[in-house]
Amino acid sequence: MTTTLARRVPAFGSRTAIVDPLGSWTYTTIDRHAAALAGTLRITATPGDRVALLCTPGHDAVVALLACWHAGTIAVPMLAQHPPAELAYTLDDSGASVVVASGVHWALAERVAAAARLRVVDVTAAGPSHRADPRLDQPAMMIYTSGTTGRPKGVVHTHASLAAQVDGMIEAWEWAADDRIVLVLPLNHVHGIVNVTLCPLAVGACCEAPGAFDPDAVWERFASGEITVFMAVPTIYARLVTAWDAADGPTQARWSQGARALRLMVSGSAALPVSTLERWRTITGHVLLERYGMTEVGMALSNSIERRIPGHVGEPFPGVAVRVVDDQGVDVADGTAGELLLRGPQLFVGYWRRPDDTASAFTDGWFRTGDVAVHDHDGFRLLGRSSVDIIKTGGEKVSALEIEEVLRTHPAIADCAVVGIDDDEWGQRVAAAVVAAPGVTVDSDALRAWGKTQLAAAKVPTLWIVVAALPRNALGKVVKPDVTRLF
Ligand code: MLC
Ligand code: AMP
Repeated sequence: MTTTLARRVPAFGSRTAIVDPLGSWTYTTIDRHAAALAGTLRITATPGDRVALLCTPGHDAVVALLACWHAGTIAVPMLAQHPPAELAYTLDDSGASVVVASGVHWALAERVAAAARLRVVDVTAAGPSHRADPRLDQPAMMIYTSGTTGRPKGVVHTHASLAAQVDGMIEAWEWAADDRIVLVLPLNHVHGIVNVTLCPLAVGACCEAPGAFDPDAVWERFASGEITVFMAVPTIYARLVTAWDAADGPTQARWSQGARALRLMVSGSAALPVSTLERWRTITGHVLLERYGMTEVGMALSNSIERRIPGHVGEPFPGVAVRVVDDQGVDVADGTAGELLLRGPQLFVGYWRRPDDTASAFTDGWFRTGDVAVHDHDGFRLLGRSSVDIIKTGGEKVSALEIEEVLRTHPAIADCAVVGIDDDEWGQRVAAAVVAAPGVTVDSDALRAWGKTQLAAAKVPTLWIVVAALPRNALGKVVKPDVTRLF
């Protein structure tokens, strides 16, 4: 029988759970701080309420998450790097009743909370100690994700689905109490939260959270000999390779030797270019273990510790059932491409307050990933997405339609089309073809600066082109492959 993650924490007592810029935190301390914050949340929020988090990675983020769960509320992680407009959308859509903030994010939290008439609670606020035992089927966390329709949707996970994800990873990747991982991913996605933060906490291991991604600092942590596991998106591995290339000979040797001693290095969230895999193997001796996941399902497919096939993402995770189907929903044979469908205990329970979107995401109880895959004797291979309007850049999923809608609100833009352009470092880059408003000269730097006030940075195009008219078909619909060819 699985137990909720909050209940597993106290058992690890005086072991070190977290190391962050503020210090080193034992499991006992984390548990005590979480129970104290839960005491405050019990006063300001009701069980089932959404509690938005603006917390730094490490102690604060973990204490806030566990406190939400002890208080029976649903955690909604947000990213302080996002512009207030994006945060306001998340607060509004989730119907959050309170924001829990780290001290360094207090001013930002007050600003966005005031606009939404919400209270802000300091993550260090201590009420009467409160530890509850949420039911496994109770919603625990909501993560916002972009889709083909409209603005981002809240993906609701229960205590059971999170526990199933974590337990699957512990089994597949052999997590153990003596593991130590460095967290360099943002804490508004499953990759950073579930894979890198919750997995170590569920086994009594240690998560180091420096608070930001600094390639040289990561290499130095590898060189220390203390780190055993590392997980990141392909863009981060590409950045690490660039930093290694820029280092002097003795530094390169030291970094490589340290990295070789890790027991496991995993890549996911976007396709790992085989060229990056090969460079990484040359530099560190590691064949990166590539796996495939999604916000709605956690980890779904993975190469195994023993067998890693470049360009492939392996076989289903423990407990995950998989099908590959054609346009009619009929299962295809091995070697034939089709849409990947998934089922299992780690799947989300729905999109927040979007029953229609939830219903259309499933077919006969199977979740439609929108990813095109093929299975052969080396495992599964991802061939891309069925929709051109979903772009993956630096491991962030962004919606072309959402970006277009926002760009069209700018007075200089009469019309636009957004596409993903393949890129070695970013996987894809967000590119916009724009038709200028009459008599207006388009300044792409100014547009990018404005875009960053409206949208998360990853969504703001880095490539711009001005066209007289967008390529359209006979029905007047924009032809996205033709837009791509413009760049
Ligand atoms: C930042 N920028 C991006 C970007 N992130 N542009 C495109 N895509 C992104 N993802 C912008 C910045 O605003 C900046 O603009 C310029 O690009 C360069 O910024 P940088 O400072 O060099 O980049 P950095 O901030 O270091 O971010 C790069 C990164 C980050 C790769 C470290 O994007 C990242 O942490 N990605 C991981 C995302 C992730 O965790 N995905 C998991 C989703 S869960 P300017 O104008 O200032 O130069 C999932 C399920 C699964 O997918 O399977 O895991
Ligand atoms: P997100 O919605 O941000 O969780 O992103 C999930 C999507 O990332 C999946 O639907 C895939 O398109 C993509 N993805 C994740 N892992 C991989 C991988 N190893 N290879 C290719 N695509 C991946």
